[in-house]
Amino acid sequence: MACPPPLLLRSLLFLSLLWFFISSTSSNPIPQPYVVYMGSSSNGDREDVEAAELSHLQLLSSITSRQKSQKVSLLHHYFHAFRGFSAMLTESEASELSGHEKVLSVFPDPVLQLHTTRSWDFLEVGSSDQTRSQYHHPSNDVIIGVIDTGIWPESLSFSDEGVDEVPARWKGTCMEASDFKKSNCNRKLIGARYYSIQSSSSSGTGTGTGTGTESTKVSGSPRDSVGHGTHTASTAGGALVANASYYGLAEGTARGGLQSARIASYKACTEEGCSGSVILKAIDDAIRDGVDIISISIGSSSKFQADYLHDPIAIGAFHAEQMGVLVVASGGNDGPHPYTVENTAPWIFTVAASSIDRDFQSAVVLGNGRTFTGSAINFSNLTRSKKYPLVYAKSTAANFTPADEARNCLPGSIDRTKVAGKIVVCVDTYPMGSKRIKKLVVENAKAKGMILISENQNGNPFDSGVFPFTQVDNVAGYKILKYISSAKYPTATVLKTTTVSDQRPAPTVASFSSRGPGELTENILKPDIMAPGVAILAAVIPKNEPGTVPVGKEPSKFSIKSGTSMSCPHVSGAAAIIKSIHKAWSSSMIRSALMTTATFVNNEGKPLMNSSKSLANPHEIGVGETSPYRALHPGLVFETTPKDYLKLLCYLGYSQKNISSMAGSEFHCPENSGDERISDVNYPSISIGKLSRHGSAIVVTRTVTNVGPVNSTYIASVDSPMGLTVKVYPSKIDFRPNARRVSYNVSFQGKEAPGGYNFGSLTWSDGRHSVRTVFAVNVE
Ligand SMILES: *[C@@H]1O[C@H](CO)[C@@H](O)[C@H](O)[C@H]1NC(C)=O
Ligand SMILES: *[C@@H]1O[C@H](CO)[C@@H](O)[C@H](O)[C@H]1NC(C)=O
Ligand SMILES: *[C@@H]1O[C@H](CO)[C@@H](O)[C@H](O)[C@H]1NC(C)=O
Ligand SMILES: *[C@@H]1O[C@H](CO)[C@@H](O)[C@H](O)[C@H]1NC(C)=O
Ligand SMILES: *[C@@H]1O[C@H](CO)[C@@H](O)[C@H](O)[C@H]1NC(C)=O
Ligand SMILES: *[C@@H]1O[C@H](CO)[C@@H](O)[C@H](O)[C@H]1NC(C)=O
Ligand SMILES: CC(=O)N[C@H]1CO[C@H](CO)[C@@H](O)[C@@H]1O
Repeated sequence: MACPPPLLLRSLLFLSLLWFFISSTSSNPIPQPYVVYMGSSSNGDREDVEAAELSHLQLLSSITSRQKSQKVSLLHHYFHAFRGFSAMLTESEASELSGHEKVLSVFPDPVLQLHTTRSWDFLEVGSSDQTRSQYHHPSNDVIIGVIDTGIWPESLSFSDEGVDEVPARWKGTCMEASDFKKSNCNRKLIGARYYSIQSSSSSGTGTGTGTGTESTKVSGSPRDSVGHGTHTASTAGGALVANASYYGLAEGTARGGLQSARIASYKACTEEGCSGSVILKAIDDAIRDGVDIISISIGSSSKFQADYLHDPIAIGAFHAEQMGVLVVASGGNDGPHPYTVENTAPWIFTVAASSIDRDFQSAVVLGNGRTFTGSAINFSNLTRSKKYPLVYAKSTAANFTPADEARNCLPGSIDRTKVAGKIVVCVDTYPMGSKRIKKLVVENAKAKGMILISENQNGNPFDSGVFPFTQVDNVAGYKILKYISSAKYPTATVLKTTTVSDQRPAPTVASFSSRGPGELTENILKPDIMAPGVAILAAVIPKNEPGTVPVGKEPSKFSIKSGTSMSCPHVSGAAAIIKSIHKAWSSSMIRSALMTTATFVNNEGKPLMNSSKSLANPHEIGVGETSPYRALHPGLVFETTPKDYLKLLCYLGYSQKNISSMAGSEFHCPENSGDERISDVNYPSISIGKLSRHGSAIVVTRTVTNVGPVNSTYIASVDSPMGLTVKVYPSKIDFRPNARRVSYNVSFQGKEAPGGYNFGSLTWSDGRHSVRTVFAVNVE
């Protein structure tokens, strides 16, 4: 094996485990991985690895007397944009550290999950190709850092044909591994990093100073073995690939938002998940490497949301924002229940998922000639002319099995001899058993095919591989069951999937998309925006897994996936388009431009709807569906500064000392720092978590910056629900060369308003630009 180049050697050292002796007085003496967050790195790049390591060791050795000798291993050091480290600590060491004056927070290293399609597969269609094709900027140098499962560099989506030289400002690297060469990076894929997963090596050097180091072998590679990172990266910034399809489905040209965007891949996740300490390291590296945008389709859990100072994505994103890097993150797939949206820190651009106007349909043809359209992706080889016996799973129950389990096709509930060679009808009325499991149960019983009657995730076609499958709604299901009970010898067949375009209405909110309000504060509206996340075609690793590849075909290099994981990189790509044209814009200006110009009507010209055909509200869609081309000329933008975010932390009740430490300099909280003042932060939407019907009006202030023609006059118009009185002062703004930034007030009075959330919008217009801000006001 060739000698590793110095850069790699340095990385190996950097990632290596450091051992030293420290006593343990813990009741639970078994060390666990913890993250220790120490605030801003005011030194920036001047601090190097060795200095960081030394100071972290000093901090650790200061916390406790060393009587019993126990080794403590340091895993990762953060020192570019922020300070801190991860280490194996006992509970008592962690608690002792959390009281240290240099430390802001100490928390167990969390395991985060990819925001793809939970455990089962939704399948996805390509996204608004027509919009993307108009924007092509060959000499653009926007760099998108994708923190995910790595990259499959051979994909045509990462071809650098026609892309300019790597920007001179790029400081990143292309790490090598046995299956990943420097030459796997190019002018499109300009960087690839991976991280050591925490390992438990045992040998220490045991020197008297207690600070001996030992290099352990770092295993791993930037190469994606899951497919998720390849999919998200190609959606965000992939090259144009003609004739891409998933075995003929969703055929068309695959491309990222900005074809000339550069991609840097940071592999922080495996199939099992992503460790929070590694995500922090990846964000710290990405900021230093020089990315413009970080795309992160990962989250913790909507059920156990950590506060901003104990959440690795929120911490990393805060410092990214401080350094001018926009962080776009997925809002999660825990919908449709309220309070499920994740990654809700106000400095994160939070994305919900929508369907697009494409669907995948697979028909059921009954023996009596009737045909029903279902939703699925299948590679069925059945034909219309040959029918198979059709049975309702309820009547195929195994001995001693409740009929309800059998009709739901749960594992062990079906008698194989009664279903072999037949088409089986299952229902979805039981809280357990995903589509994937039901399909495996029926397939393993040697059935010929399966019809699932379910409204659950209808519109998110399930990929059943080569097994004939379709999902029909309750109305069609009722008719199929009626046919089974009335016909003497019921028969049916399930045909192969076809792509159906121009579906209406579209977009609609994906039912899995996590919903607001945010759990940590209701005074910022979340999610921010919606983008395509249902059945998205993008690059993957061609995998030859049994039952997924149709007979006679090569494994596909593209696949159809669903989730907010897929919607997030659409917004990252959209942000890259804005950045490519408006190079000097801050991340908050880019976010504002995308938010105030988002679409709130569907392809029928009606307001956006959710998947149960009700009007979609801002807790589902944020301000609406992203519309990158309109965002190039927003007219006015809301600038949110790092100082605004620091004030927001004051309003949330964090101590001035801790906030100063995050800021990297002395910061003074405003006198009146109540939680309700969060509504007043200069955000491109307005949310008021509590407006008392009996109290006085709540007034919020916003400041807009004119980025359009210098002499412009904007007039406000309000669309508010009955009973909620919304007044804007002033309602007319004249922008002049010496008045680019202007403030206005909006007052909300809820005397006559219905209880609960009231939604509406305020739009500034100069006749050419429309600057729409959405509001959500909870009247009590
Ligand atoms: C702020 O820092 C102190 C220690 O300096 C710590 O005790 C406290 O828990 C910190 N607050 C938060 C919200 O992390
Ligand atoms: C794409 O397919 C069309 C017809 O199916 C063919 O004419 C064209 O050459 C193909 N393009 C590429 C780049 O393969
Ligand atoms: C759609 O919106 C309606 C009205 O807000 C709500 O009752 C329903 O649960 C929503 N459906 C989904 C799937 O989110
Ligand atoms: C369909 O393909 C399967 C193998 O995947 C084969 O066993 C079966 O005979 C085929 N059916 C027809 C009707 O061709
Ligand atoms: C804007 O208006 C000012 C007067 O208020 C005028 O002097 C200036 O020429 C105008 N600029 C443009 C670009 O029209
Ligand atoms: C907005 O309201 C604040 C107090 O609530 C006031 O100080 C400020 O002058 C008002 N601004 C405008 C433009 O009316
Ligand atoms: C949508 C799709 O690709 N369907 C496939 C179903 O299976 C048949 C036979 O294998 C293929 O020809 C279809 O392409």
